[in-house]
Amino acid sequence: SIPEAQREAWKRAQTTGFRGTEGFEKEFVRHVETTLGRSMFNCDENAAYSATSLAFRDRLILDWNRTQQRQTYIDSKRVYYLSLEFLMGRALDNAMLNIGLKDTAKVGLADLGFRIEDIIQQEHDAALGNGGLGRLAACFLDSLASLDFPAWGYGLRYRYGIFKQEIIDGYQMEVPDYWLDFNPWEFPRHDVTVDIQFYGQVRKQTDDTGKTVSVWEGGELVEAVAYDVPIPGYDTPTTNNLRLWSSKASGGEFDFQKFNNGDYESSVADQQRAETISAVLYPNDNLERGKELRLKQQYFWVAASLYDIVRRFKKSKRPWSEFPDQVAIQLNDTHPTLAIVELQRILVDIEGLAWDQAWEIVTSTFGYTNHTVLPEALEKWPVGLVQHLLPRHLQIIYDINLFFLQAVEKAFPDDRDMLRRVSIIEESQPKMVRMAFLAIVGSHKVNGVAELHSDLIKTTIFKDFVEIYGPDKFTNVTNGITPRRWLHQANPRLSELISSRLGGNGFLKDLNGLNKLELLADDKEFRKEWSEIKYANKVRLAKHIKDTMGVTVNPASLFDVQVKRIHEYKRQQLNIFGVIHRYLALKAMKPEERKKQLPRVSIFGGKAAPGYWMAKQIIHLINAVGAVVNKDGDIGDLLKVVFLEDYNVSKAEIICPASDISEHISTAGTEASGTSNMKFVLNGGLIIGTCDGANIEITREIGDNNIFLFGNLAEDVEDLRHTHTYGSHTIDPDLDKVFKEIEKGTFGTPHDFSAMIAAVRDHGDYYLVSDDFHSYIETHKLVDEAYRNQDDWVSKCIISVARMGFFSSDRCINEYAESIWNIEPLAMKDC
Ligand code: AZC
Repeated sequence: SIPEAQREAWKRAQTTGFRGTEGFEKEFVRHVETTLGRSMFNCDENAAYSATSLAFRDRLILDWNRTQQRQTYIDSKRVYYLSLEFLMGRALDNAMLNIGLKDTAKVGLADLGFRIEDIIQQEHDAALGNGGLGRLAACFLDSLASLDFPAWGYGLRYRYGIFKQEIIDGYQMEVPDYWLDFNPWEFPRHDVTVDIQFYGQVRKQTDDTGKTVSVWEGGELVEAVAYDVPIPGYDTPTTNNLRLWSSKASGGEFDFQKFNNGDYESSVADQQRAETISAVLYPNDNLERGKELRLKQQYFWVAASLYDIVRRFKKSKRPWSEFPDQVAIQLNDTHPTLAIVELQRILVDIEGLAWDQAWEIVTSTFGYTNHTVLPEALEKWPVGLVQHLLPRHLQIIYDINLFFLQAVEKAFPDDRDMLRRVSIIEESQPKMVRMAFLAIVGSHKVNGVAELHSDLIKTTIFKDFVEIYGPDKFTNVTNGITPRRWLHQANPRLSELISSRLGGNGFLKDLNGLNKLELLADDKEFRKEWSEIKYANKVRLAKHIKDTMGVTVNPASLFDVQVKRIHEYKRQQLNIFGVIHRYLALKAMKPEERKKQLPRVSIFGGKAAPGYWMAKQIIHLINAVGAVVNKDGDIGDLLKVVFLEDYNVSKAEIICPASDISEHISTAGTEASGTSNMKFVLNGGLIIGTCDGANIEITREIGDNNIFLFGNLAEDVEDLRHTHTYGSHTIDPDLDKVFKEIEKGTFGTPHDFSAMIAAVRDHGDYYLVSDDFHSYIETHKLVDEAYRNQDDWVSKCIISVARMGFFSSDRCINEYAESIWNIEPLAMKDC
C-alpha cells in the first residue's frame, strides 16, 4: 500500500463519485466523450446507456472499495454463496434505485436529450441462470447487501448465458446469447488469477516427519481470472461482491513453444479448449446430464473460489481452528459439492493438518441447500470420470465415505442394508458418486426451501440421514424474493401508492410494514387507485404482446399467466388442456350465453431445455391452440392464448405487475418452493395453485379465501400413481373430450401431440394431469365468478399484499444468518 507520507496527496486526489444532477451530467458526458470516444453528434441511446452505467459503476466501485476495506479491517466473519447460477437480469435500474439516485439520473438524462425509460431498455439481461435456483441466488445477493452482511457470491462468468428463445412456426428455436458484447458492470481483475489443475496422478511420499503425504502432480493447468460485479445494497453504502471466474489457457495467450515449432493451430486450440470451460451455461433446469465439461466447470469454479477464500483467511494469520469462525460457505444445490473435498485436500495435503482436525473444520464451514426432490435432478458422477479428472479428490471421497460408513455401521449394527443405501458411492454399473449424500456428510446444516419440501426431504430422499444425524441437522428456510426489484423496480406506481399511504418507503426494508395496508382494503378511493395501476400495468403488457407477438389483447380481460421453465412437473400441459376445454365450452354456447362470459387472456412463457423433447411439444401445442383460438371470429376477445417469446428476468418485471391470476399448478410434492408465486401476489395478483411448495405457506399467510387451491395432496400422490400402473386408470371425461378434439386435428397435425396425450392416457399419467383436471376446471370457474365482483377481488388483492411480509428474501437471509451461518451484519455507518 501507499506509504504514510504520500497518503495526504492521495486523499486530495481521491474522487467521490457524482452526487447531484450536475455531477451526473459531467460524468455522463465525460464517459461519452472519453471512455466511449463519441460526441453529442453520435451519442445514440445505446451509448447513453453505456455512459450512464459507467457513471453509476464508478459510484458503486467506490462504495465497494470502502465496504471491502472495512470488512478486512474489522476482520468480520464472511459468508460465501457458491452458485453455478446468478440470474441477475438488468443492473442499471436496480443500481439507480438502490443508491437512491434514479431521479437525479432521470433529470440529468432529460437535460441531455434522453428518456430514462428508453435508456434502461437498452440493457441486455445478465442471464447466467436457468430459473428459480439462479434467480434465488440473485435475490439473496440483494438482501445480503441491503442487510449489511459481509458476503460474497462466487460463480462462473459464462460467455454465453441461457440461450435466447425464438418461436418460429410455433416451435422453440435456440439462439446464442452474446451478452458480453459490452458489459459495463464487471471489473476485470487480471491480477487475480488462479491456476487450476486437472487430470494427472497421485504419488504418495514420506515427509521429514515420517508422515505419508499425497502429491497430486502432472495433468494440465487452466487459469481462472476474476471478474467482479459490485452488488449495491438498498439504502446503505454496503456494496458486496459477486466474483465470477473466467477460464483461459494457463501461462498466457498460447503455447509459444508450439508456436515456434510451427504448430500454430494446436497452440490456439489449447487456448480455445481452456476457454471452453466457462463458455456456456448448461441450459437444464431440474435435470442433470453427467457431461464431463460440466464436472470440469464445477471443479474449476470451486477450486478458484476456495483458493481465494483461503488466501483471504490466511492474511489474518489466525490458526486454522478459527476458519469456521471467519468463513461460512453455502452450497447452492449440489453443484459446488466438490468444495467440501477441495477444502479437505487443501487442509490435509497442502497445509498438513491431521485428517480429523481438517474434517472438523470442513464440516463446520459448509451448509447445503437442496432445491428439488426430483430424482432426475439429483447429481451423480461416474467414479471413473471423477478419477480421471480429479484423481486425488476421488481418493478423498473414498476416505470420507469410509469413515462415514464406519460410524454408521457402529451406530446401526443390525441394519446391513443401511450401508448400501447411504454410501456416497452407489454400487451400480458404473459406480457413481452421489453428490447430495456427499454434501450432507460434509455440511453441518442441510436445508430445504419451503416447509413441505423440507419435510419431504426428511421423509423421502434423505430419510436415512435423519436417523444417522438426528433431525437437528435438517432445517427449513422458506424462500423469499427481494421487494426492491420485484415491487419497487418492477411496479413503481404500486410502490409509490403504497408508500404514499404508509408514510414512506420503510416497507422496502421491512416488508412486514405492508400489513398496515389491510386497513385500506375496503377504502373505495384506495381500491380505485389500486385498480387503475393494475389496469395501466396490463396496458403495458398488452402493448408488449402486440409489439412482440403481434396479438391484440384487451386489457379489460382477466389476465391469466403461467410463466416459468417448461417442465412436465410444472404442468403447463394441464393449463393448455384447460384452455382447450374453455374454448370448446365457449364454442358450444349460444351467442347470447357467450356474451355473458368473462373475457380471458391465457399468457404462457418459459424456455424448454433444448434436449427436453416433451417440453418442446408442450410449447408447440400452446402455440397451435393460440393460432386457432385467436382468429376464431365466434370467440373474439372472450379467449386469447399467447405464448410470450424469450421469458427472462426483465420480461418478468413487465409480466408480474400485469397479472390478475397466475398459475402455480405443479403436481403436489414436486415443486420445492416456487418463487414467482410470491412475485405475483406481491404485485397484487391472486393465484391458482396446488398444495405444493410455498403455495402452502402463502395460503397460511394471506388466508385461504384469498387463493384458489385445487388438486390432490402430496400425501396421496404415491397411491394414485400406484393405482394408475397396477389398478384401473380412467381418464377424466372432460379431459378425454379435449384429447379427442386434438386428435380430430383441430389444432394441426394430431400426430404432433400424440406423445403428450399418451403420457396421460397410456403411460401412467405420472404427473396426475387427469386426476386433477376436474378440480382445476371447477376452480377456474370460481376464479371467473370472483373476478366479476371487482370490489371484492381488489380487496382480496390488497389484503394479500398486506400479508406478504414473510416472503421477503430479507427474512430468509436473516434466518440463514442466524441458524446456519452464525454471522452478524456490519453496517458502514457503525464504522
Ligand atoms: C428450483 C425449484 O424447482 C423451485 O421450486 C425453487 O423455488 C427454486 O429452486 C429455488 O429454491 N430448483 C432448481 O431451479 N433447480 C434444481 C436443480 O433444483
